[in-house]
Amino acid sequence: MINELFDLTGKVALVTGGTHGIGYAIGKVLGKAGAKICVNDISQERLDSAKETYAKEGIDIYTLVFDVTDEAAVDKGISEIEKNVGDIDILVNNAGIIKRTPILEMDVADFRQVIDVDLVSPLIMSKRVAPKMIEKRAGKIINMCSMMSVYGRSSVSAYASAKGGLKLLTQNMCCEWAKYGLQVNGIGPGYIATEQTAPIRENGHPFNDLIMTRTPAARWGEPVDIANAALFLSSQAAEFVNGQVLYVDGGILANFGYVKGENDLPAEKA
Ligand code: NAP
Ligand code: GCO
Repeated sequence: MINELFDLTGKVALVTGGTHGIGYAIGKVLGKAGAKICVNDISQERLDSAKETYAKEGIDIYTLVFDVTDEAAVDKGISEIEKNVGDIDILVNNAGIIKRTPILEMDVADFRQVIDVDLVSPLIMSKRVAPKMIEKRAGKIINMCSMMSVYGRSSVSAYASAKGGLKLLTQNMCCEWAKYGLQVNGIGPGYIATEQTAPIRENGHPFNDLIMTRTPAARWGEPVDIANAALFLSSQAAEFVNGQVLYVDGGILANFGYVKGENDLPAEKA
């Protein structure tokens, strides 16, 4: 039955940075599919607020406050989940930061911080969670990559370096763990309407015009667009999908660009 393919009842899912934006949408969709949702964030205040937001959707989340770059804190947090909820079946490494600064102006410390959160933390989280998945010969790891896993863009060198590395880390996790029944994949969102992109989307920012012309779907993505892809990769339907990055971008990566109005349908048909 189709519905059974996407039924996550009995599964334990951990979403890092799951209090809002893409992470919240993922937690909500996986929760609606039956998974027990554990949500991490670096802010207790955000977690407290998220607990109420999820509850309004009928989802009772288990919350953990820790910095995903802190190995000891990660170990403690995941031990708490294993003790109080159960072993993790689905790990979504969603937490991430971005710093938009030209290379010559960027402090090396800032570059390192982005690499730490966006690339090293998925390693820390996955190293802690994978052994139990390997024991059970089953598990899903989803790393939140980006279009910037394959594209550069001026001012986001640290972020693109991290997300490019995360694509290859995803492939390497697949190479080492797929034989033990784990499926490790990435999701590469295009441009999604969240707090993270607000500075380049709102108040008439010119980048918004660029996205409208570069995106064949002619819209910003919504967090739920990414969450639906996460449901697929978390489900039985994706048992033979491994080491891939699923780009959910409205067609940007397929599109070199077009001249506004070129080859469009006549107005009466558009
Ligand atoms: P967001 O609104 O900035 O949310 C990121 C989340 O990560 C926040 O909850 C944040 O917590 C958390 N976080 C940051 N550093 C952390 C740390 N050290 N430990 C624990 N949690 C931490 O971003 P988003 O737009 O939802 O994006 C989510 C993921 O998708 C990120 O990995 C991002 O790179 C990726 N992505 C986003 C887009 C897009 O267009 N939005 C496109 C491609 C990829 P606080 O808010 O409490 O700091
Ligand atoms: C930027 C954006 C992007 C998106 C996303 C695109 O400044 O270019 O923030 O990096 O977050 O990663 O896939």
